[in-house]
Amino acid sequence: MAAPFYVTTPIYYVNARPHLGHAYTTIAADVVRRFHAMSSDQTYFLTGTDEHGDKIVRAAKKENRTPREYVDQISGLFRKLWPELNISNDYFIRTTDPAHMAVVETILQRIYDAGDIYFSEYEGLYCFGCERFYTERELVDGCCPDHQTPPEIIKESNYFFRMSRYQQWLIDHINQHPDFIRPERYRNEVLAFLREPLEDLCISRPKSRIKWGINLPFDADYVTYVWFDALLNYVSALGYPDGELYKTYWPVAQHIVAKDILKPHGIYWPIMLKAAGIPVYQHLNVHGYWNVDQSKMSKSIGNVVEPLEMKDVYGLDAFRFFLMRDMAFGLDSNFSEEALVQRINADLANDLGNLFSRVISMAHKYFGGVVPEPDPDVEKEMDLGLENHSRVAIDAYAASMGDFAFHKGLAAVWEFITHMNKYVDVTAPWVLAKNKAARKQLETVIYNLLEGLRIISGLIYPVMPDTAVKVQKHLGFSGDDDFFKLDRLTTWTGVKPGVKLRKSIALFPRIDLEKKQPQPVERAATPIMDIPIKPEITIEDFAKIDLRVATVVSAQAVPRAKKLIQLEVDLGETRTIVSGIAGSYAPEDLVGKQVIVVANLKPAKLMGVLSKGMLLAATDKGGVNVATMDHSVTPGTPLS
Ligand code: ME8
Repeated sequence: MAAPFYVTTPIYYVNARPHLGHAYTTIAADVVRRFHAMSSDQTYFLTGTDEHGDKIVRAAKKENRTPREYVDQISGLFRKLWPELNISNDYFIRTTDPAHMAVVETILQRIYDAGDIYFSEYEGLYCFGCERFYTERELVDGCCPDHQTPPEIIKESNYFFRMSRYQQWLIDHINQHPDFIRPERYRNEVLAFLREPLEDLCISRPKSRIKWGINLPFDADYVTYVWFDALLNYVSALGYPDGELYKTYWPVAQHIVAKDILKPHGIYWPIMLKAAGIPVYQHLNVHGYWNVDQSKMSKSIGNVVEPLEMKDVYGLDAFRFFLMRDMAFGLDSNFSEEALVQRINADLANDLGNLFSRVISMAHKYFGGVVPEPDPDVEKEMDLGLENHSRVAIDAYAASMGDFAFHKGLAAVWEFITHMNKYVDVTAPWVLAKNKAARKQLETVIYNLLEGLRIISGLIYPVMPDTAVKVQKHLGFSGDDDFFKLDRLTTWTGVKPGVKLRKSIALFPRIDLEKKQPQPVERAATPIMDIPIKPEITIEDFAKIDLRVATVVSAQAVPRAKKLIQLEVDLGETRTIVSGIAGSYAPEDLVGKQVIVVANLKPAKLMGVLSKGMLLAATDKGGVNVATMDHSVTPGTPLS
């Protein structure tokens, strides 16, 4: 019987459009699901969107929409993006689904009845970006470490979940199941948290403050949302408590998250499950951050990378490969277009692409494009350990992919590709071809190389499904999923003699960054035509924005931030403004320029520098273009 395998991604907040970080986690889930399907497991893959909470209400308000209209639109962007990234989730859950909301109410009631939820007054420091209270100790320079903004003090009566009751149980569970949270560094981090007394979790908001949440079944004046709502998606999506999917898949649940939400998933969630009498998940797999210019991408910092752009420029499979190969699962990684191009040229164009075109071209040149018959007698002498290398690669690959170490799994495949390229050099088919007496050797060598290509195509399938199918079709197969089953790859006689091969193609053309204008990473998030005109506003709304003409007095690059420039501007008074325009301007180009500044924007810290205002600029494919005045204007003059 096929073993069940259930993988989930976080459900993403809909307060902004999807970015590279979301794409990474969801591609990782897709890769691991495809890998398990290759191993003949019965798989289920869940993703979705997290749609309640104040920050969603605020984002909707900013766009002059109702929360419902707003969440429908942004959730739609996520749903549309996944198939474009070749992500094949089985279900997409939304926390506004009535079935999900009903499950949340049922579980809340059960925990309340068991006495694990109580009512109390609380005052604390709340970060709206994270939707959680912070302790003084957790703040960095008085600010939220993730959003770099000061938290607000909030005092209200609320419902609390008695997490402290389950602290020792959780410590014991983690100690008894060493791979419950992996990689190990995150398990240790959770155990370190648990060395301090666990505070109870505030799980409600009064309706007087916010209505956009799920009703507390035991108090009509309150809603619950954020973690108590969001985490339960993992069971509600399976039809908890009676659904067949729930019975099959929940016992083998594996979550993938980044380290930002380690605490909710490593602490709140297992305790919630325990309190509700639901078995805990099997594994929590935690990855690091993709950084752009060394700072974590986030919607509020504004350096998000639009995944589709990279995919459109360099190809989807190359993009997926880069993400899986360059990030050691668990550690942070830096995203840059240069690194992506380097990876494509070295691993895909040189190693894999060259091998593929050499082998297919030789099969055409020497055998008219028909798979030759290997000779069992010369096989031993001509094998040179290739079959053995393929076995070693498959074993190392399977062990790593099952453990989410995608970078190691791919490295094992590339080791085999190196052996294949060496095999070509050592056997020198072009020399064998000149010698009639070596015909059998040539047939066997080319057969072995084609067989090696078949195995490689299977191993790259979870990460590069389109390329895998392309290679498979070149080898005379149909491209169906069965071809990629792991047990087929371990049999060294898959390619069929006599089968006609397709002509060679360049799988991954080399990219010359010199000739090709390097594309700045921070460009318009979508093609211009896709950006809808924002909802209508009144003249009073517009009058709230204080736009001023300012003269740039001095400018300098912000250390360790490739895209940021710190400007001192004169707008009647001198102000510091940090702007993400370094990709298109050198600091010295800006001095003396008259720019337009949003003068009453709430100050924000960018890479440690407090920016008091924002420069207006337009960003398109050509880069960033700062808005300026037609004629010289007295600094500080308002625009209307
Ligand atoms: O936290 N690098 O949603 P979210 C890598 N709704 N991954 C990143 C990333 C980065 N720079 N930025 C984001 C929420 N991610 C909650 C989750 S789950 C019950 C509720 C990915 O939209 C990564 O998977 O802020 C991270 O954990 C997630 O997006 C956070 O998404």
